[in-house]
Amino acid sequence: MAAETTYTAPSAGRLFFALWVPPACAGTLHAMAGAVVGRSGGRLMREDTLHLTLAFLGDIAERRLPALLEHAAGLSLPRVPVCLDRLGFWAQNHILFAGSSAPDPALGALADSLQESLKEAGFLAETRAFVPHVTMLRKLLHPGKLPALPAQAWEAEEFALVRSWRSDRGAAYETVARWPLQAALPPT
Ligand code: 2AM
Repeated sequence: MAAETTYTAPSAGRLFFALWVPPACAGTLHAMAGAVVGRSGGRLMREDTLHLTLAFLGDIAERRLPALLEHAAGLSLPRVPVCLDRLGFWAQNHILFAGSSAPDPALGALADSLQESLKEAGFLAETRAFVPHVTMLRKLLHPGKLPALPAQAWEAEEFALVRSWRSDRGAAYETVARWPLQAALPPT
């Protein structure tokens, strides 16, 4: 009997849309996470990988990448304020994250409209409730008392399509493409 072969379409990788955390904020978060690791353990995210995910696509076939890039390039999405002012811990996935005590509704609206457009275009099976957060530390079992995070605020001026994969140094991320977010028009 002939051996059965299974054809797997070449994959463009595990993709997601995100806002990169600006370097000054990434430095602060990384230093705080490092202090938590020193006390409580866990696996530190590298400083240059810190990001806020807007929409997670998962594995996308290589042949669909050009259409995805064209779709993203055609979107007109506004700049948004981001403010991270608290550390949080999710016991179910052992993640320490930076989040917002009062996220600006514009940030949620950006993620929702991106997800909705990706769903309509067939790149996302379903939209998911958006919980703005930046993962700082993984595999943390007992966080202890978390330090206070001095507010980190900035305006996001671009969004990026990012590819992730597992490397021997933990998760690695590569920007596939980035696009500007639109500045508000001046009042007339
Ligand atoms: P996390 O940091 O909370 O794990 C790359 O893995 C990025 O996509 C991370 O920001 C990760 O969030 C997010 N991500 C991974 N799987 C996801 C899923 N099923 N739904 C939403 N976001 C996901």
